[in-house]
Amino acid sequence: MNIWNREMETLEGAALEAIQFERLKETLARIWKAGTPYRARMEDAGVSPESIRSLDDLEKLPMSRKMDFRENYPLGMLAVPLDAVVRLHASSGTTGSRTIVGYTAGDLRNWAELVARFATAAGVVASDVAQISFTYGLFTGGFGLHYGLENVGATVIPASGGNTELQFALMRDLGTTVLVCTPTYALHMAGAGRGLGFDFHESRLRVGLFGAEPWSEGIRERIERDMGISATDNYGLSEVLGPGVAGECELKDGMHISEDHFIAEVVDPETGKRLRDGQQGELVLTTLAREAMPVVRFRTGDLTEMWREPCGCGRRNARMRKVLGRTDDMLIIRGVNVYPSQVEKALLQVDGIEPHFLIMVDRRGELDSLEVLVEVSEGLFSDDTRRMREFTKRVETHLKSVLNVRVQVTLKEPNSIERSPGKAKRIVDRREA
Ligand code: DLL
Repeated sequence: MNIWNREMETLEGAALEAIQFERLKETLARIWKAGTPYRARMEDAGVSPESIRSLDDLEKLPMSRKMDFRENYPLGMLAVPLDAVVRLHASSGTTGSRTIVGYTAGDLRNWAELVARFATAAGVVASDVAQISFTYGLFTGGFGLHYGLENVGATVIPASGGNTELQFALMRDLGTTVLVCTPTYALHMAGAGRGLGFDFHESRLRVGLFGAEPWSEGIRERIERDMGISATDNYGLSEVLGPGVAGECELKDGMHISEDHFIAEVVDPETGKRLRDGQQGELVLTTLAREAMPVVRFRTGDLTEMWREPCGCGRRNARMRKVLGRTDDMLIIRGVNVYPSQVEKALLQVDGIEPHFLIMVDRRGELDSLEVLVEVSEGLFSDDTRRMREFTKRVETHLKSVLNVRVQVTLKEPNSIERSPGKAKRIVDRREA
């Protein structure tokens, strides 16, 4: 198995900590000198760069949040003059207003390095033809993968998102071997192939680099089966970099974190206290090489767990589990916590259901209620109301047993729930309305 940067990806123990500490000091010094809003946060907490004498002192540093970007919109988080910034992106703003992120030329070089690492880990090589079906634009997915895959030496097709027929034509005519998009768009393409006369198993496609939203193992199995490829997960977020924070290798047992560029911690989302390896909590990231917009102890809102054991691929860095969801995506229905990813997982366990669904949350009187709209498989939808009712009941019983909360299920015809070339919208919350 190839490793893009063997030296950095096999670092561990004291050698890794030495690099992390040195880069952390540089990062703090840069923030201090630039006087970004985080410096004021440090001063309030009574710490300065000098207070950090070892990596253990990291916990003395205050945490930062997406809110910091919002409050300092648009460019208040910059630690360099705008002159030194060569690119701006913005987060998708799925859970609030937009945040702007800047990159220096050095940041862009590092970004292309980090994407090259996870692409290589997933099995991408220079002879590959990579079709990027992430939307190009403010979203970091398109450009992030673009330069990373060019760095690997692959032939890049900047297809951008949407227009599924064009996607298939490009794949067929140009012999695409690597597909890059969100897992829900991959799922959509897998289903649409049949209707549009594209046979994945006849195609040259062999690897998928999927990320930007949570997806379960069940979805992976479907995509791998329907497309005949190896589907891998990769993780990142705009405020920290974009894609390239972590990604799976061909063994697909957790995402390798680029620890020479990020210090990762997992904390209790309630108390902010650091958790042990193997415990699930919120991922907190500190950047170690970002120049334009470094962040320290940034609360990602993403739930996962971390562990460090050498992987069979040879990499020695810490790994993180597939992201369960965001802390702010968690629904509390009559006291029970429900994540969209749990609904997805439960739905996939029922034969005759497709993993295209929408969760509607409402308040009836004092009580919150949950309704799941879900598509049934081709051929199952029928006019036989008794049969449909029985099937609905079966799905409801299954969801209740897995989620511990009563769910009303509404079956929908195949292809009736809106598809997105980007991140899927899973929740419609009508409680505030
Ligand atoms: O989604 C960056 C990215 C682009 C990652 C392409 C991977 C591939 P944002 O738009 O700022 O950036 O959204 C970041 O998306 O905090 C997670 O909640 C979610 N997310 C990203 N990757 C994954 C993943 C990009 N592999 C937010 N699994 C993050 C689950 C993910 N959630």
